[in-house]
Amino acid sequence: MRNRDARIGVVGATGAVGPVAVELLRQRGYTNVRAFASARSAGKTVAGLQVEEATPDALGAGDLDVCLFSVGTALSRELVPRVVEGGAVAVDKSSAFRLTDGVPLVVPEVNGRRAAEHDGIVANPNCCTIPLTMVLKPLHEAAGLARVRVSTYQSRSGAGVERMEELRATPPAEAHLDMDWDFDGVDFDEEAKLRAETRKILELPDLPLSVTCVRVPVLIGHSEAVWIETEDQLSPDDATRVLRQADGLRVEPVPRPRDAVGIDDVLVGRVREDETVANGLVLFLTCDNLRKGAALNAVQIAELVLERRAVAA
Ligand code: 2RA
Repeated sequence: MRNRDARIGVVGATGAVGPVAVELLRQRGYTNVRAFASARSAGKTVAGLQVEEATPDALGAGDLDVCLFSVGTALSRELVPRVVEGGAVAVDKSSAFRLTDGVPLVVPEVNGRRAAEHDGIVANPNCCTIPLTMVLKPLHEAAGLARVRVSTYQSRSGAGVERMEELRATPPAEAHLDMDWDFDGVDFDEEAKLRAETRKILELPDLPLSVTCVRVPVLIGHSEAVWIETEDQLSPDDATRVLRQADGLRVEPVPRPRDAVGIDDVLVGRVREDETVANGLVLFLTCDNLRKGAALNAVQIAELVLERRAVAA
């Protein structure tokens, strides 16, 4: 049962993800929600909440049960430990702690028990990792994953509100693809994150996984084309049946990002045989990156934590 009196903080409330988190918490009946952001945004209003400044003292004061962070990695490193010292569980969306040993990296439909076992920091995965693992996990249980290749089509909102405004101001004929992540000469850090996080969540540290990430001129909705090789044969029809039964997925003949905006489910479809390899499947998925790719996943993690705390009390 949901504890609607839980004291919940949302840090980064004026970014692309924060307002979605505040709105989701409101829709789910939580009444004790506080919004935090930088000094520059303090005093503004987000979904009816007055924004407080996210100082270490305010966040560490001990009057929060759970705190959802959607801020940059450097700020998360500074503020998340303070919230935890104050006794709250921090659900952190940055990449600061995702690969840290002992910090669970959680997609509730895939490995929710990890959040239910843990106090302290729970990491919220990358917005492409979340839908990818939701699709891969049931296929792995059905036929064993042997190899995965992914190409992403990531929307502008993944890069923040300013990049959304920039796209709104761009004439359609001048909008371009981009690759706007940190580049080490071989990989973009986004590609490395997607590989490492998927392996950690699925507990398949040696899974062969090749990733190419691309930013597309779409406002909201991250999509992925995924080529999968399985250990055992799995026909497209059987794979579709497996995906239909999985939590949080909706099978659509042609999943498009515009159909995913504002909904909770990950859309998956175009499931077909990859005839170039043995036991090969190809599929396409898309989801609202601000919602299931970020805010909704964080809220679901918070609910697992709160449920466990309520049972323990
Ligand atoms: C992106 N993964 O879309 C990120 C979201 N911060 O670039």
